Amino acid sequence: MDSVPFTERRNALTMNIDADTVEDAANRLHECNMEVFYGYENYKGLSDDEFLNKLDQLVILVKATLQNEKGIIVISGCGTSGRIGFLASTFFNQLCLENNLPKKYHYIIAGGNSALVTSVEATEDDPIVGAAELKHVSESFERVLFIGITCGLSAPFVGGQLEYCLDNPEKFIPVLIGFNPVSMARQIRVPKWSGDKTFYGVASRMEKTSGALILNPIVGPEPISGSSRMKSGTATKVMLDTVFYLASTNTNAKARDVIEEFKITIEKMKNETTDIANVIQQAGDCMINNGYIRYVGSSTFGIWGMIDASECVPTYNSSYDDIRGFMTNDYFKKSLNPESADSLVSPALDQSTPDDLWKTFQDLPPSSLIVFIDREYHLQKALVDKLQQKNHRIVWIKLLSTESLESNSNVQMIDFSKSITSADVTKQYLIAELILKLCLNTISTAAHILKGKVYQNIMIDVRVSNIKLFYRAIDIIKLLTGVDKETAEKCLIQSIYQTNDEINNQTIEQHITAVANNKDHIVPIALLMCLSNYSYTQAKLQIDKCPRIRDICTGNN
Ligand code: F1P
Repeated sequence: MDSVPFTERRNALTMNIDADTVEDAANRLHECNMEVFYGYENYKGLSDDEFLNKLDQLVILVKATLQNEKGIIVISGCGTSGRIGFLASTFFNQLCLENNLPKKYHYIIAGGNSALVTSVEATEDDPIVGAAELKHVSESFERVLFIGITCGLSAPFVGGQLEYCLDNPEKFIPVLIGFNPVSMARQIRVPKWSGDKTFYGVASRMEKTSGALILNPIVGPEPISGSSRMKSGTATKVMLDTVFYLASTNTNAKARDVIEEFKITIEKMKNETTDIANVIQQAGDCMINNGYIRYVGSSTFGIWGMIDASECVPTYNSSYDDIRGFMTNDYFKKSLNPESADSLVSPALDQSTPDDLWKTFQDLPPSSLIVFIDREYHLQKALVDKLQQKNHRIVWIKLLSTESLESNSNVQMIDFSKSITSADVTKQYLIAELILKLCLNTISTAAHILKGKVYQNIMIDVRVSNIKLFYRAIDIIKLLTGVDKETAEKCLIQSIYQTNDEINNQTIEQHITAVANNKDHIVPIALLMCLSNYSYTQAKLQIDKCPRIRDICTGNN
């Protein structure tokens, strides 16, 4: 067990979350969230003194870069880590403009802008592309503070960038954010990294380099094993917000003070458990009955909605349509890095007027669930009324809005506004974003649990879209069926290529590419092949008949 990285371990609190009541599930997820702040086992999470000192050091580095005319801060990551970097750079660039500074923050995400709202995970395995993109964005600057985020200390895309910084110390200060000790960094070689390099090699080199900073507090295993969008994503957001906030404002406060304020507010989310549980139940019922979930929001609140929705596709192999987010202003589109005109990100990024939204929503399947984020509930009241007439379920997540729900309304409200008491407007907004992230993650995760996409606390229908996920899938199959690694890998590969024959002549990269053309339940089919000694064809037939993937593992299929 010790060699299993914390970010891939199973959390003891959620071992049976798939059998819990919705109220218990909401409580378990909240307790897991609090581990980020209070720590896990003997580790102190974000309250660790050594870590907090390093965070204060980073504040000094960010401040210096903000004041340096030829300096920029580049934040880079893959998947969720890249999305959180994008959101932080968007928010704090806005603050730069308000402080009469040019935009000092730049984001990079593996796979480009489309990866902000879709899964383009294969690029995560490419250190060459990572380094080339960093070189490109930093060309016209003399000093670059580079913050590379990879929760598992594993992504070669970020590894290649850190290596490039270490090779060019006169220009770059490298900072690594992740949630495992360096000894657990990924040691697997990837085909595109010459000289047998690994992420572990780069992280070890950073440890020995003066001036390089590694920020890797242990926040403990994810509630759904490996789902780093959850606790690791939360910790990443808290760290970036704390550092950038402190560097942009005239305050004597330290990282500890700001994190404490985040912690106290997040703790108060527990007061809303009953309302959260009600929404989880509705979201689960909606998904089980083939309804859709829609989020409607503006500015960064709307972006959080789009991001939460898009992450369900790779995590649970859900369909693109199951959960989607929509923007009511053009804030998202305006925040993007310029890319070639033909690189389509998502039409949903565009501003949607109430008429556009009605056109899109009027054909939603019966009993769909529409979540209005904060002020959008009142701004879109006419749409709310039309959707209610069609008997859809409406949820209002209230954060900073000062309006109230009309009496006799049958809208389900979750009111977090009373917990957001910070006197500082910037902090109020950052706290509201964090609450929103946690709330949406809880709703979408728990809805997939109710839909049977989780067995115990394991994501049994993960899309095998990069090398990390390929090895995670093998571990899941081994764990749940008791077969050896070779058998698990053989069945997984047969399932990827949709064949009863053994495939021995393809590389791991080719396997990942083949996944992109396969919409099947790849891991569940491989699981069934191992559990029941079925051929690919037999297992596929069985899975097609069984809508609840969890039932395969419990033998109820
Ligand atoms: C990056 C990432 C995750 C995603 C999935 C695939 O992980 O894209 O955000 O949920 O697990 O990998 P990391 O590099 O931050 O560990």
